[in-house]
Amino acid sequence: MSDVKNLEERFQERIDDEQKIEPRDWMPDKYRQNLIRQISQHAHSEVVGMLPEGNWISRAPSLRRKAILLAKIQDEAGHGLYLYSAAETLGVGRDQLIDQLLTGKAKYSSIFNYPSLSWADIGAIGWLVDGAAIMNQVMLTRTSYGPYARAMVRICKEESFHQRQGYEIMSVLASGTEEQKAMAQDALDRWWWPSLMMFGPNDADSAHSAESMKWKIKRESNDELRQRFVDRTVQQAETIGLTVPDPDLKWNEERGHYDFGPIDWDEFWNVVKGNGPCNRDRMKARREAHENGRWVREAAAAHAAKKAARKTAA
Ligand code: BYC
Repeated sequence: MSDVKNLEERFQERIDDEQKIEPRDWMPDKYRQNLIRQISQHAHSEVVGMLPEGNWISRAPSLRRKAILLAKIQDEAGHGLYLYSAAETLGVGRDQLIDQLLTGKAKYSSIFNYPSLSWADIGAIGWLVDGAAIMNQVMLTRTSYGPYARAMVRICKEESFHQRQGYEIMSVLASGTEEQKAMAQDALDRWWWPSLMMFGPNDADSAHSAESMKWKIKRESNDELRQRFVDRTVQQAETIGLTVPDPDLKWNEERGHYDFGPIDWDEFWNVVKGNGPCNRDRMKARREAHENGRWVREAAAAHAAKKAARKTAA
């Protein structure tokens, strides 16, 4: 048996035995590359995800709402940082990853290419987008790569608070004036289908699932998680008197799940390829932010160089 085959078999045994893989451990190159891809896309999603919500900081309806929204958006920045750090443990530089985002080579979640048009959208983002995110991310607290799993534990705690604050905004609007209720319903109508798309293509069309499941990077499939999200969220919508915009939605007694209508995969791929309603604006905002932060990075690097020189001289 060749050495690599031996190593690969031992690696798979460790995965099957639920041992965590740590940065200095041997791992197949494809495992490393798959993780760098997923973790960095996840980090980019957190950072780009700040933009639709940032749009409402100055227009939040009260000081309390504004303070909560600011804290939530700061949490997303923190998630991006933990995730970039986790990716760096795999031997890739943060500047490289950010360059891939800014040059359009790396993906980020399709959901953040939709506009946030009203205050109710902030409720819908928390309720549906963070709700879908947690549904997917709870399994990632048990992912096989140690640094990613540990980052996800903290992220999930924060996402759970985000989901509740979004649902609370929606429930207040849904029990308010007719106009407020209509605003909440309109936000649900626009965010529902894009939220279902967040889970990625159907299992049959998911390029990475088989390998990611074998290596326990992912532990549940795109379709399983999407179904669980639908089952849970439909009941939450009913509780606050809103209607999920799907004429085919129906409880299936036999399956013990809701059946739901077809997802528009053309829309999904169109958004993923860069042609969604806000893709260009999002990338323009990120590039400008990166340029505006250049002096901070340069100052930090100069400071670090000065400190290192002083240490060598001493
Ligand atoms: N959007 O083989 P598949 C948040 C791509 S942020 C765009 O199934 P995989 C938040 C996929 O990358 C939450 N692209 O992929 C932040 C692949 O293309 P590549 C973000 C998508 O990786 C701020 C191709 O389609 N969550 O919570 O096995 C405010 C084939 O797909 C999408 C994460 O990133 C998509 N929706 O499964 C509020 C969680 N879906 O890479 C909230 C971590 C798929 O071959 N990521 N693609 O070019 C994952 O769990 C997995 O990567 C996914 C996809 C389930 C998303």
